[in-house]
Amino acid sequence: MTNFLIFGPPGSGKGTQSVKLASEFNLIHLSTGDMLRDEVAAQTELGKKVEGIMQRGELVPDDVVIQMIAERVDSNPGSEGFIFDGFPRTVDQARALDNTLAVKNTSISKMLMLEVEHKELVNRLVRRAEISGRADDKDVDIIENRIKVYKEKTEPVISYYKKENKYLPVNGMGDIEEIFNRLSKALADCIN
Ligand code: B4P
Repeated sequence: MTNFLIFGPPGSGKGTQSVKLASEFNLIHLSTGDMLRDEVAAQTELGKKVEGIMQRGELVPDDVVIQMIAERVDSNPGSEGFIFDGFPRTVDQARALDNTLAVKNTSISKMLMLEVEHKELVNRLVRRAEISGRADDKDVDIIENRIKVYKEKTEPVISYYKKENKYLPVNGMGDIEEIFNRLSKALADCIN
């Protein structure tokens, strides 16, 4: 089993690239953002609880996302591996993920960090707002808040994986295929 994290600020292309990588390498794609948006769309109890938090661009509580991920890992026995997208976003989430995978006798192989300039992040999300209807893409102030939250709460996760020698920066600037080729090469090197 080979497991990867795709990491980076909002708009860095995590979702876009994870879908393509999962298909190419036969991995299961787990996106906490997608799972939470499904809960909001279905207006479940959980969805109602997290809707406002997501609209403001804040992080939902750790216990919520940790439990969601643990359930998905449990319900996919025998998979060739996972690609985690948008999780972990705090150091506590990273520790919980390590524990969840250790129970299955596996671990994270690499953290693939998408490096993208600030101006490009905002431009991509503003463009997406025109088609996605996502509440958190509608307003530049909310986009900037998401980037601020990323810097304060999520960037420390980088040091966590650096200490484990799992950090692998990848240039996230350019067109989608070009970036996909860089990431594919990095994954192939890890798997072989
Ligand atoms: P996410 O769904 O993870 O949203 P995101 O950070 O904005 O990333 P996303 O995957 O959507 O964007 P991408 O980089 O692919 O999280 C949403 C919210 O859920 C969070 O704010 C938080 O409230 C909550 N949440 C999720 N996980 C959580 C957790 N673990 N803990 C706590 N809270 C959590 O790129 C976006 C756009 O760029 C796309 O439109 C794409 O088309 C475009 N794009 C990509 N690559 C491009 C390229 N090379 N060129 C041009 N455009 C490109």
